[in-house]
Amino acid sequence: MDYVDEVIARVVKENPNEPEFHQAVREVLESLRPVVKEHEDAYRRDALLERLVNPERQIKFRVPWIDDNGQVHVNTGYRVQFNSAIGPYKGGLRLHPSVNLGIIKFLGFEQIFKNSLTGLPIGGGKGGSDFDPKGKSDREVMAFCQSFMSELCKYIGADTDIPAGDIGTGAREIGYMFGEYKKLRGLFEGVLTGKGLSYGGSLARTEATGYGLLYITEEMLKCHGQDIAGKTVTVSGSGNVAIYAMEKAQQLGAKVVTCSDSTGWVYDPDGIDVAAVKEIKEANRLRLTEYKKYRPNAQYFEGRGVWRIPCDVALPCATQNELTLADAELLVKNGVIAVAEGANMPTTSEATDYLQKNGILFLPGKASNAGGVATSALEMSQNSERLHWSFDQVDAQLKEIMVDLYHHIDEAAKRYGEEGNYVDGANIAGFEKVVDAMTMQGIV
Ligand code: NDP
Ligand code: 2IT
Repeated sequence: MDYVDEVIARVVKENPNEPEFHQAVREVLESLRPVVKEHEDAYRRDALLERLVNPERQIKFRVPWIDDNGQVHVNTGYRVQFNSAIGPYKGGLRLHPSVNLGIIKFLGFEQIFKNSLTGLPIGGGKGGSDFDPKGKSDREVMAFCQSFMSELCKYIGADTDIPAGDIGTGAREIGYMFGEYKKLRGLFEGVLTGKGLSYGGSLARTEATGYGLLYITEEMLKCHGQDIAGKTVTVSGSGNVAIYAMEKAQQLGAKVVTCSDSTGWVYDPDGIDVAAVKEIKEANRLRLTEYKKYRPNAQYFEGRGVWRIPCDVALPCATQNELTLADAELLVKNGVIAVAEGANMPTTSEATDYLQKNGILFLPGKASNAGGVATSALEMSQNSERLHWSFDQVDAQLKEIMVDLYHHIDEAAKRYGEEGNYVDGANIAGFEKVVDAMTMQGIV
């Protein structure tokens, strides 16, 4: 059997009940076929792919916490330290009831290649818990975060593993976790990113993932003779990534007409009022049903449905596998020209294939949402030198990183005869740096 097929078969067999992890591994390894072919003997001898798909370490722990009524709850915490070939483990913490080991492994695996593509010295990791922050009081969230960190703090540090935000983990949670880490370890260090500005956070980190998504989308469109200005854009999600994607899209002259949350979605033909979404979701932690109070002409629908609205550019920014084959067919029928992933793996494999076969420009999340972790690495730099950079300085670096990243994946795709296939380009370009570092460091 082909080496790639052998490794995929082993991953499926040895990691049962982890479909998202299988999907992520399959998508990367399929892209790597031509590279593996060139080096098959050496890679096989060094078990290179087996080492790539096995986390260096995975930590699973109990997280007991007490609610406001004195009731004790027990959640499960995870940190998967996937690959440290090019730098300390880096990646977010997801707090969502759907979290399990397979989801954290898929996210950690993607993070290896994403972090490599930023050009910055960060390895891949991810963590989280099945804790649901929704409907909890601030004190309950604090109790959870402190208990979570009381165990996690044994495994992380500013030079070993630096977690950050993801779904359900924002400024509030990072603050509570940082406070507990500092207390337990007696260290004021850059162990987390996405920190508040008053204690070591970086300007523009909050905006970075969404802004970066638009910078790379703008560059891709420009290289294909198109301008983001004047385009109609559909967005899913209404969290950190979605909000700042909408904000930057509007700043660049596009019209954003949809956003969504886990219970429903909004269609606003006049253009989404981003300030209203910030107030509803960021400040008040409410549902998008509130949106009509701000914009009576908008429509609210229960369930999912943003991809049925005709658009030029679609930006999935909520969660994995939220854009299916049926959605892709509808998008193509309605004339979409580009899809760029703000979330991690939001497009199913079948939908990705369909979009690419129909000539749609498609940017995979590990390239297009890399602006968040890239800016986290800039936060680490600022923490190391005990300095703060201005918003414009960080934003300018973010833009440069995203533009360079586009050309890097474009060049890698062309080199392997896959011009315009940014999935292959991202996987190959991300892999090349990691494999080089792994090879130079020996069998570890
Ligand atoms: P947030 O928690 O801020 O927002 C998530 C949004 O997606 C919310 O609108 C949420 O709805 C919705 N959502 C979450 N889970 C589901 C689900 N199962 N079904 C439907 N809707 C859902 O998270 P982020 O914006 O930070 O993250 C969004 C995506 O971007 C994730 O895939 C994350 O991994 C990825 N990402 C995040 C980065 C970051 O810097 N934050 C960086 C790179 C990627 P509701 O409000 O109802 O919960
Ligand atoms: O998926 C991601 O890249 C993130 N959630 C951000 C990780 C980080 O370390 O900033």
